[in-house]
Amino acid sequence: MKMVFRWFAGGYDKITLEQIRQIPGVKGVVTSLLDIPVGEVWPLKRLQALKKEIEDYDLEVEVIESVNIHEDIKLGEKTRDKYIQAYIDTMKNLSQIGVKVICYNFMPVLDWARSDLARPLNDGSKTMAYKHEHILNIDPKNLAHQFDEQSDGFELPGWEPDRLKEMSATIEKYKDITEYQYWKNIKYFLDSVIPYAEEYDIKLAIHPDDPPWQIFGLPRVITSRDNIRKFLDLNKSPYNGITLCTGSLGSNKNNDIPAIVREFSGEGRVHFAHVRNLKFESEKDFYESAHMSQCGSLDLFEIVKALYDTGFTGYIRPDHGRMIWGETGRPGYGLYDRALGVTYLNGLWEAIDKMSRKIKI
Ligand code: CS2
Ligand code: MN
Repeated sequence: MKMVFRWFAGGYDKITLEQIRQIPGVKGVVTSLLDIPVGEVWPLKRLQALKKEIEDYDLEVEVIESVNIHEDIKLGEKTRDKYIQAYIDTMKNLSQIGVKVICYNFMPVLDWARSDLARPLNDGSKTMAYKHEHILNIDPKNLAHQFDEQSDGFELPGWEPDRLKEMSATIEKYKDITEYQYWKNIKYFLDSVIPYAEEYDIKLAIHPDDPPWQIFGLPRVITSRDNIRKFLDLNKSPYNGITLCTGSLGSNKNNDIPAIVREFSGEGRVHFAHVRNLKFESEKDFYESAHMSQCGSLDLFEIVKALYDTGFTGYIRPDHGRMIWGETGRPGYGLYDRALGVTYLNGLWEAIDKMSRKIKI
């Protein structure tokens, strides 16, 4: 595995590359060009400058999160081919700076959803939380507004302004899309881009839907073991893979994360892992806890062991962290708690590695 850390380039992050390079064991950053509107080609010149900026700090840039998918592709509109071509052109440019994995998602209109971006916990830290009841009763527009107020002035990944501009109108368009049609639209996208992914040697890694169930009446399909299997079968190229996000999939109690890791990482279809924990408060309510197993409901030892045992050689990053030690910034993406997450994951990996070598001897 290779440990990486999410960093928002182009002045969109308070955290610096200098700080990131000081986290033990971090080899590179996961980033994107946030200012390029979805559907446009990412210019090679910009990417070359980005690579240089990052490499100046001895960090690599081999993973991009996310190159977002234009709604016309998700909706299967006639104009989709133009946006698919732009996606392919972006992939080509990314391959020229040495990018190996693109993380993206196929969630309609919105990305992840939470009811609270700064829930105070007993220890004085703040974290993101999800209350199903709240999401059921809120208009997505109001949720966007609420996020805006709680996000400390930072643009949230997945809630970018260009996504929100025509939110109501776009949600309306999904009324006519059945889940069957949605799967067909995913397949159309995959079959168009995967041959180029192979040519450019870039692995595509879809991020699961978060939370992994329907919200606002929109189709959500990357939600479970069975649906991941269905997704991977749509296009069997090893370049068509997943980002295994433990927190997203793990918020459905029926998802057995270590088993999912063993199955798909064992087949070499997990290209990127987001490893974080969450604590259930009821069936569908949870908050994002510190990474350690004892702090949350997921067993991170079992998850990391499953990655290790299946010979995982992809990229791994801690996912969202709490705000601790008085830190302020983009919810979920502070420095300190995520850095603790890196150290914990590296510790688990080293222990598992050394133990299994000893057992073999
Ligand atoms: C989130 C997402 O869970 C996460 O990592 O922050 O915004 C994620 O980056 C996207 O869904 C990936 O496309
Ligand atoms: Mn994730």
